[in-house]
Amino acid sequence: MEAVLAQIEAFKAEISSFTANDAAGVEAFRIRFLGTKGIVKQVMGEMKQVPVEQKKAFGQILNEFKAFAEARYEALQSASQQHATDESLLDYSLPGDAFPVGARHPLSLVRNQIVSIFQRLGFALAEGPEIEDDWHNFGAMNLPEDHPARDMQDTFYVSQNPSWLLRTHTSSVQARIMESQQPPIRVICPGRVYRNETISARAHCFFHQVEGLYIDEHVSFADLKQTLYYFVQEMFGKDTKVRFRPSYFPFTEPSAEMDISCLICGGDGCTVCKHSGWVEILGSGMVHPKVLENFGIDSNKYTGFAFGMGVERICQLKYRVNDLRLYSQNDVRFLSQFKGAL
Ligand code: 2U9
Repeated sequence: MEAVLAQIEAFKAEISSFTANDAAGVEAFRIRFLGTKGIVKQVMGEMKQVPVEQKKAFGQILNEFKAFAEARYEALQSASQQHATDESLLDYSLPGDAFPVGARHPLSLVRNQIVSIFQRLGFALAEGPEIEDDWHNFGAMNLPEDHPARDMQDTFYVSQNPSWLLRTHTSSVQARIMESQQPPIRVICPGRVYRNETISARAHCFFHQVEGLYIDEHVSFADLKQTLYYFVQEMFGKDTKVRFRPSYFPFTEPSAEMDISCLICGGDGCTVCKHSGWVEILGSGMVHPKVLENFGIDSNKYTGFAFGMGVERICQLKYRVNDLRLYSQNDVRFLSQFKGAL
């Protein structure tokens, strides 16, 4: 009996000093003292050992002990509920949780810049499928059957159905526009294109292009030159010089490649421009009459110019990225450098 009374006193001390800040703490108290295998039940079990003449007094002590534990339980419960809802305990001056902010991919940044420059000139944005048929990718573009670009080496064909392929340029988008629309046509077509190349610092099996097409009456090579000159000034700055070199593409005649004065050395000569002072940025030309006729556009009435550029190339010059593989490796050390750029 003495020993049990001493135990009860010790449990009371534990109950009084028990603290709980939340519902889980209150539940721990309930399980330890008031649960089916809890202390109160255990101590009640001691009644069997108590001699008959002491049962009444012990019973009273037990009831008091039980009421003591229950009162503490209720006090803990209401304190924890108040804690959860007590506005005065919230500190609104604490700094908020910081969200890690990502960065737009450099290729998206540059694509958006290119597109918005041409949109300011009245070009409409157009997109099309990445899986194409031979006609829209090659045939309509005046690429003859035996043209090397059609070779298995360069083009990914869909193995289940080789009449489908992954587009090798976004010209297929312009082809679809010409199919459904009569001139005037003025579109800018950004998108991903695929070529079967071994991946290295300078080549990849996919890359990104922006192509443009302008068809109307009286469109001249002078319009082509002025449009692309405006693009360069907006993209690379007013001090950038341009030059056109004659070139050849099956879909344009005449054709020209455009160089800009090297951004790195300002034209003095460096490794980027291979000491020439000039770097090539795009191809262009007057749309071949055969391409116009392929879509029933009268090449005696209408003329047009077209151009194509690689987004990776522009990005390389603008942000000095020297390895194409960086664009698709998802390395945060590379990508986070473009934080804050729009
Ligand atoms: C139509 C008619 C003509 C689009 C053109 C180029 C010149 C060109 C390359 C630049 C680098 C592709 O990304 S690149 O490898 N492109 O040089 N593209 S003219 O000519 C067209 C397009 C559509 C109906």
